[in-house]
Amino acid sequence: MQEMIENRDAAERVLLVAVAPAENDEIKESLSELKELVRTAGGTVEGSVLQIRESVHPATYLGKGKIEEISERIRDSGITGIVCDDELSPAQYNNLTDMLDTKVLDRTMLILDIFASRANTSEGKIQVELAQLRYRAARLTGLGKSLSRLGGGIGTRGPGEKKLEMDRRLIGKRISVLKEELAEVRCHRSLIREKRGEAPHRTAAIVGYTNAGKSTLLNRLTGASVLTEDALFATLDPTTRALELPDGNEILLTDTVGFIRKLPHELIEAFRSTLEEVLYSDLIVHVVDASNPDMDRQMAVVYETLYSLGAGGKPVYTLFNKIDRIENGHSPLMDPKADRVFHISALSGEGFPELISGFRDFILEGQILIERLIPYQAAGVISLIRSQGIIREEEYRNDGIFIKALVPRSLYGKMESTLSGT
Ligand SMILES: Nc1nc2c(ncn2[C@@H]2O[C@H](COP(=O)(O)OP(=O)(O)OP(=O)(O)O)[C@@H](O)[C@H]2O)c(=O)[nH]1
Ligand SMILES: [Mg+2]
Repeated sequence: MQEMIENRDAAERVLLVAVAPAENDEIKESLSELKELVRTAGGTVEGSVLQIRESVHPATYLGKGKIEEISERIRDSGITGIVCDDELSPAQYNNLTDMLDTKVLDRTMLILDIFASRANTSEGKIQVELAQLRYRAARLTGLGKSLSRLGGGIGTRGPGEKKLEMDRRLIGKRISVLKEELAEVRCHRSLIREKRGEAPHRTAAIVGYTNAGKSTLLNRLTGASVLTEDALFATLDPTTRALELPDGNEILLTDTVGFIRKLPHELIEAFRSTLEEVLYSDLIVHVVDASNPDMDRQMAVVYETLYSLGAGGKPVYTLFNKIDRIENGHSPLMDPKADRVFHISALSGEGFPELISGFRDFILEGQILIERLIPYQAAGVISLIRSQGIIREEEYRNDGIFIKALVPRSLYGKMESTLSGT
């Protein structure tokens, strides 16, 4: 408890630092996102410094002059540290810390810190701690112990508000314990998934840039109560809910962690099993914040992340969300990568009838409605229909079971050949 209060009290006042070849929109958006990340982590931004450079300095991230300028600026200003907009290499991290003699954070540490405070389930907590320790292990090797200069606050918080263990010798041990724990949880998850796979349900994964409105959509469609917030990474752990469509069919929707540009490699690795929800779904529901000026780049980041997860070939429905915030209609909103596009407001429910009929089309696609009398001796066929199809009517008659059901096309062929043999 004591520690929790300590951590909250450590209000940080930081300077944002970035490197870009020119002062373009991309870097402006990236910096404004970094500011949001700092806010979400509980810090305040005192200003930002942009260095115009072709690429980052390999040893010190910034050039010498810029470092001196920052050093001047933070002297006697009450600024408690700097946050760099890229992931720093171990050498950059250590050199900057030495030269500036202040707390140095990077985008990755910030994101890991936010994830640490958001993780709720045991799987989420293990994944975050593992990602944090891997990040740390790489930065403690050989080069002294400059991470211990972080003191408290951002960058030092672990899942469940516990402080991260800083000792290098212990990190290795802890990593192997966590890996074992994670393997157990994953085994459990795949069992659940297998069970779900047996059910005659189509599944859709809700994906999108962080803060796009994914959880708001799930809540509004299914009455779920996932936390929604105007903050980055409000959701970490996946939630699945069934959406019943007016014709009685159901689709399972899963809401999960949002994507962001420069998503730390450690997190993608650690969260692979959570993100794999996407791989096991039949449909990808891509939620886009259509009111965000950076929408196009955010969409590109989502597609890149989907490809890197191996989910590139799945059918995609793109939902341009928050259209209640757009003034002059929404006609130019298009996504050539999507199979279908919808314009909605997850908050008001605008556009939901079209979306729901879109889900219905998706379920019916590739399904055949059969009406057949199945002889009692072909009981195997009936259990196949039960496991893979959706039974609408079932009637026990003298000469067999009359069934009216929706079945996948693939099953239909198999069924017919079995039945013709009886
Ligand atoms: N005006 C408006 N606001 C919306 C709409 N949908 C979501 N929001 C707001 O956008 C913010 C983010 O919504 P969330 O549902 O938490 O977003 P998310 O995609 O789940 O975000 P993460 O879990 O953080 O990745 C909240 O403040 C919502 O109230 C919408 O259709 N219109
Ligand atoms: Mg969410």
